[in-house]
Amino acid sequence: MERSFIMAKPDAVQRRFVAEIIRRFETRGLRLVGMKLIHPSRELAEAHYAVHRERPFFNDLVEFITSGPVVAMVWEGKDIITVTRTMIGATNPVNAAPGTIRGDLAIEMGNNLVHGSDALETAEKEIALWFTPSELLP
Ligand code: IDP
Ligand code: MG
Repeated sequence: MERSFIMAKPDAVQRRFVAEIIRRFETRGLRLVGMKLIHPSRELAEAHYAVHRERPFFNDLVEFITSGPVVAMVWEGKDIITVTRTMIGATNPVNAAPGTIRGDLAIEMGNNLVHGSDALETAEKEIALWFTPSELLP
């Protein structure tokens, strides 16, 4: 079964949307196989967003993601990447469809509430970065 790394970002924790985000994935029929509350270090945040290192918004992004605790999760299910990315919505919440997490709950690019892996290979790397194998259900 395919797995994805999903994170409730600091704005989601601060705005008390963690339960709402989990509820959406649970009611869709996905399986939660790992979860932890963690205040990410700069090193972890930079590694997680390494692909964006050269982008002008990289520093702001790392500052934001290290600004408070996040809820790091691994979810499992059929076509997990497509299903979770569709449920999360467009990167810029202004363009995110109603019914998506970002489209219902966010309006700013910098505060878009949730991260979801964009491919199975990315998911594998992100899961290994945030979790040890013993922290995940078999
Ligand atoms: P994604 O989160 O939808 O996968 P990515 O392109 O991987 O979007 O970008 C990672 C995060 O970086 C986004 O969620 C958003 O918070 C931030 N970001 C992306 N593009 C921009 C931008 O053009 N300006 C500011 N922040 C951005
Ligand atoms: Mg991305």
